[in-house]
Amino acid sequence: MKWLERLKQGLKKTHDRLKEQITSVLQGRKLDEELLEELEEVLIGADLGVDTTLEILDRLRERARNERAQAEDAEVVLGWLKEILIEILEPAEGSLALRADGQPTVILVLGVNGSGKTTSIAKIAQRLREQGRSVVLAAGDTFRAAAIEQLEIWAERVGAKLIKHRPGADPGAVAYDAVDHALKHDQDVVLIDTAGRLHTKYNLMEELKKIKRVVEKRLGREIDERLLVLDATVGQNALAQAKTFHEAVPLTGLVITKLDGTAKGGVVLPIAKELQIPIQFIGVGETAEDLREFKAREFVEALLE
Ligand SMILES: Nc1nc2c(ncn2[C@@H]2O[C@H](COP(=O)(O)OP(=O)(O)O)[C@@H](O)[C@H]2O)c(=O)[nH]1
Ligand SMILES: [Mg+2]
Repeated sequence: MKWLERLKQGLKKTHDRLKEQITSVLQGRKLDEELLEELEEVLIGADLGVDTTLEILDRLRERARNERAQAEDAEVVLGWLKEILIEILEPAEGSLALRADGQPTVILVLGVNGSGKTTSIAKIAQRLREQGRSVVLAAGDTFRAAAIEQLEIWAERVGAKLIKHRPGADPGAVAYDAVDHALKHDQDVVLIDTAGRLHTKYNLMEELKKIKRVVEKRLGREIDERLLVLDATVGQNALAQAKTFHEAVPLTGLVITKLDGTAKGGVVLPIAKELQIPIQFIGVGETAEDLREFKAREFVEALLE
């Protein structure tokens, strides 16, 4: 199946709810304050958040003022809405920048338990391997023995080097060894897995900061990418999660997973608008083909087709 088909199928739950409700609000009516109020309810109910929804309504109001004659045509108004969503999402388009100076690109992957860190790492590693790049995986989630085993299976499957220590070991040391290995053996990319849960949130954030410090000391520069994996099924909570992680480790990108498992896919809009952190990948399923770079236009087309 082609990516656009996968994306459409993945976003189906969000699409069905959003498209149906928007269509029923717009049908046979002109764009006035009463309609905007109903639309507000729909958008907030679809996890777009209050701020983003109000911004969308403002922009619609402006379009209606400028192009009054058109404001009675539901198709035209839907077209405006699509364009506005694309305008909000486009600045958030990001992509993984691999280094071109012969140094390994180091990617630290963060996120709460179950958000999809390890499988996203596996998917990214698989794509990189298909492009002929060498990959080192660091089993930095030492909190659970099963997490190390899970990454080990993926490393074998995609043909990546795994660097691991014992369960309970210091994750900073694992990450250090992985980067050290990559530097000594001319490896292209290092992906560092981390724990998403420790005894307390404070411990977790301190541990993540320490991993960053230790790795950067060995590298002699900043870690290239600090990616946060967000599970779309948590809806608005994703924003609070992102803020907490961003304070501990300044993020360079987001991965939004499990868009296929939820009708809350609208949350991508407030994530793009409020966080101002590039969305590098979105995930719409469990296979490697289900994780791709985020593109605003195709996302909106799939969402409101
Ligand atoms: N449906 C769906 N499941 C996903 C997606 N991404 C990850 N998962 C599943 O979410 C579960 C937790 O993923 P995992 O990578 O172990 O999370 P971690 O705890 O953050 O490392 C696994 O069963 C994954 O297969 C996605 O985009 N769609
Ligand atoms: Mg994991």
